Amino acid sequence: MKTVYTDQHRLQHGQAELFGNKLVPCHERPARADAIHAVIEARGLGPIIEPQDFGEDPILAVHAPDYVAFLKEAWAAWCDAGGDGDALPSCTPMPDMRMHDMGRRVPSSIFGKLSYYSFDTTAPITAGTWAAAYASAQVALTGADLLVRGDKAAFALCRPPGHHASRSYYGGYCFLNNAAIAAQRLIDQGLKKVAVLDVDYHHGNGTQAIFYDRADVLFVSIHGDPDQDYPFFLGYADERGTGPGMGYTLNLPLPHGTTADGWFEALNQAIAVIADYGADALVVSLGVDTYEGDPISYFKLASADYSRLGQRLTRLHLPTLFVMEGGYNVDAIGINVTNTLMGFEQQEKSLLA
Ligand code: Q9C
Ligand code: ZN
Repeated sequence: MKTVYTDQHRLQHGQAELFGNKLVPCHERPARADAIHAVIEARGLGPIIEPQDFGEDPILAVHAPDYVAFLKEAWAAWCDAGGDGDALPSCTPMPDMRMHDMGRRVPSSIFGKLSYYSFDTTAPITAGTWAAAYASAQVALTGADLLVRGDKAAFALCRPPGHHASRSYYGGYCFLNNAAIAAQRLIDQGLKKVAVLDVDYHHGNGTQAIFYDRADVLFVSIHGDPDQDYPFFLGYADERGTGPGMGYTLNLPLPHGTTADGWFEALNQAIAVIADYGADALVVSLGVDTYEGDPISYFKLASADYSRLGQRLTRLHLPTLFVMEGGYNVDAIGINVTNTLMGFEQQEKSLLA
């Protein structure tokens, strides 16, 4: 399996994240992708290739033009306005403060814009954020292109991650929704149906929102119950889609402390639903923050469980693009990701043999 990677990811290196009552070093940091890259190389998963540049059009197929323009200019505007250090939002717009459908104003102040376009404070905009997010999206697009050209599987080593970013807002360490951009690209290249399986510990609110009213992209997610965990306001089991998308969203929330038994039961359910759907390709939002040693999450998967995850996914017999999302134990992230990918690849080989 090929890995798509660029060290452009290092351009995103925020200083601090509000965590509980403290500012702590960002959990989402360059060492994450560097660690994954190192283990993939050491264990010889396969070739590691640079992304191609597909330009902005496939990004604009998912994200709103004004949002993309904001991401591009935010750092310069912040510096011009005398912003000091990483750019963070300060104000949460609430429903009785003029929603979008009541003609909510886009503030001309950069300080206002940061709040308008974000839903939390954990995604700092830095000098290199746009360049890194753009490169991350190109990594996902290059992975999608590998599938279009006939590869059975590919790994897009995206950083920053993407699944919390929606059409017009960022947050949760995410700016551009890499998995959604890849899924949309597959559709635009002629695939009829794509399934997105999100196994990150956190609900993929951005991906769900982007495809909520569509039947051509099935979204299935296994995650910490939003009643107990971030992102709190999306990811409940009763969210099933809307309009033509009704029935094409499936959330499988699980409680704190969930171990491999409960988690794999949910995975089997997810796999059955995806098999019924009859997808032409699978995009896996691969977060390994379900790991027992993750510093911000509450599931209890062990490193060996990721090999099983990879093996199980081969049961779908689909061209599969793995897109990197979360996972914050830097010492284990490389092993856990590579276990998933090697589990998938070795199982494929033994099925062919
Ligand atoms: N007490 C991804 O995994 N806040 N994003 C966590 C925990 C933000 C996670 C606070 C978590 C964002 C891609
Ligand atoms: Zn996560």
